[in-house]
Amino acid sequence: MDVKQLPTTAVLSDFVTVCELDGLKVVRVIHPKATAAISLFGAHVLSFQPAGKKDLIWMSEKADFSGTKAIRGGIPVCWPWFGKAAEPSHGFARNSIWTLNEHRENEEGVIISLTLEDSAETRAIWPHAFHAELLIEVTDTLKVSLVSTNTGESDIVIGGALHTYLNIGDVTETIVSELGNEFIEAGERKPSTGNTGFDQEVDRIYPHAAETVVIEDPAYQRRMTVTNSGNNAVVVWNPWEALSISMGDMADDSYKTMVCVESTVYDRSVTLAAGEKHTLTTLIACQ
Ligand code: TA6
Repeated sequence: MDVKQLPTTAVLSDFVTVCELDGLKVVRVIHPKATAAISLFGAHVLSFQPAGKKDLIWMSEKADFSGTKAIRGGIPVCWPWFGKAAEPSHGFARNSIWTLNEHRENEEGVIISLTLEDSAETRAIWPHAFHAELLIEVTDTLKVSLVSTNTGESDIVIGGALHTYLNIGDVTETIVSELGNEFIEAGERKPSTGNTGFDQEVDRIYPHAAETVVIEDPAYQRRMTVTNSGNNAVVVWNPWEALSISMGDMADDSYKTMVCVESTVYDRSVTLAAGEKHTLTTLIACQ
């Protein structure tokens, strides 16, 4: 995505502007270290391009930016649960309008803070008081931190994921490694060699992945790393051909240039007592 082309609606600082993408308001960072774009709908990172490099983040050429459905690509914020633990799938955060809370910058980069709090709409889906903050740190790496706070009086139980779609040259040549000795696929636990290539659909939960997962992308002659904390698993997903064809917001062959590597709390295993916080992070770098 060429974020520099989006029409500007407000200038917030030397490096931060607000711009428009179809119906969406987008916070854009153009800094000597990197460019990035974050939609207020979903607090969704759309693009992160370190200076002199191709975008590290994949965005579907058929993504829907109308604000009526989750965006295909980028970094969807799945919260307060991952997957089909409840309805809607992957929670409501990725379909909610977040507030731009703060932006700070220096010569190393820019930090954007977006927030979401409970409302009549969220309580109709999930009857709890909360404060969520997404911190997006744009330097020559991208760090995304989701801080969940229980602002109610009784315990809440949460899961979630920073569901990153990575931009790669050719999935058939890509290897993801440091994934640990076991994965869960369709509810079944299976032994793992700790790495995976791709020649069919992959949709796996790796509960023993290392803190830093490595993605080798020979077609783009680069290696990316994804370093996570606050998670209890890394999810690796590529939909392959049949599923891509069935999805209206993916081109039929676009599965070839993406892989999701997700910092995940997959089973709603985090309990927060009144006033407690939990932080889920992912840090994406490219050598
Ligand atoms: O993280 C993997 C996954 O849960 C897959 O099962 C998959 O279908 C996907 O996320 C995408 O979900 P979505 O709701 O965005 O279509």
